[in-house]
Amino acid sequence: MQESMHHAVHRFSSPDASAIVSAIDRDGIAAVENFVDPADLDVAQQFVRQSVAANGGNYLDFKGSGQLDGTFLKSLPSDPGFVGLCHGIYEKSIGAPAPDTGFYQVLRCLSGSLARSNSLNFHYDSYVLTALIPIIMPDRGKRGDLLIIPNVRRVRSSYAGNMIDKILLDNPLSQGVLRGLYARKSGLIRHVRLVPGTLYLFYGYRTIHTNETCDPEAIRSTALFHFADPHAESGLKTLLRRH
Ligand SMILES: O=C(O)CCC(=O)C(=O)O
Ligand SMILES: [Fe+2]
Repeated sequence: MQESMHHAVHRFSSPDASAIVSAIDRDGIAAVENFVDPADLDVAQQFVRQSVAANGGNYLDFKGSGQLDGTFLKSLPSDPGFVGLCHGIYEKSIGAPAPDTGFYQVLRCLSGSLARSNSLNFHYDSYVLTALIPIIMPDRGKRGDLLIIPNVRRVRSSYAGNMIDKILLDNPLSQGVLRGLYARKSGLIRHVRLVPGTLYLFYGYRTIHTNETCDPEAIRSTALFHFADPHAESGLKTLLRRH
């Protein structure tokens, strides 16, 4: 059952925004295989392994690209091909010009005793498009799949509407129901088996998603590039952020 779901992810070798949008609309996620040069992936993997080791084998994340010198993750957010692809996907799916903003970048390194608390937290992202590149996947224990319930909601017209969606999801009852569905291997939750170096694209804002946990002795590392906050201009959001 789960194997057939993996095959539902359409894999592209050369990215084309229209084809990717069709695949995301149909399957909830699209994949661009061999997106990262193997030598670049290798350097990023070493960076993650060293960072986790220096952190006592425990979870850490890097926000922004400030600490990622020497890895492809430093330059990717300004790479014209990558930026062009993300803008193209945004424009074809939303039907409006992509905002002139950068990415909200996070490199997550799941390992150690904190792996569990940083897993199975089902959520919507604050940004329309999520680009995800697995750097390292666990070599033992759980596979560390990405779990998705695709395109559950629309882009809300107001930040208040967005907040209500988030409150309805981010509470112990809803999380318990979703974790129960996951434990029972419900077909409602799709498993995406992640391959390091492949680029995955989905609508993080509209998709309920999370990651499987990983063995404390293993490492599960993903690079995330979040693009386009639909409520960036919201007065309510600005007010709540300030206080
Ligand atoms: O690490 C993953 O696979 C997903 C992480 C995620 O959804 C997020 O950081 O917003
Ligand atoms: Fe997310």
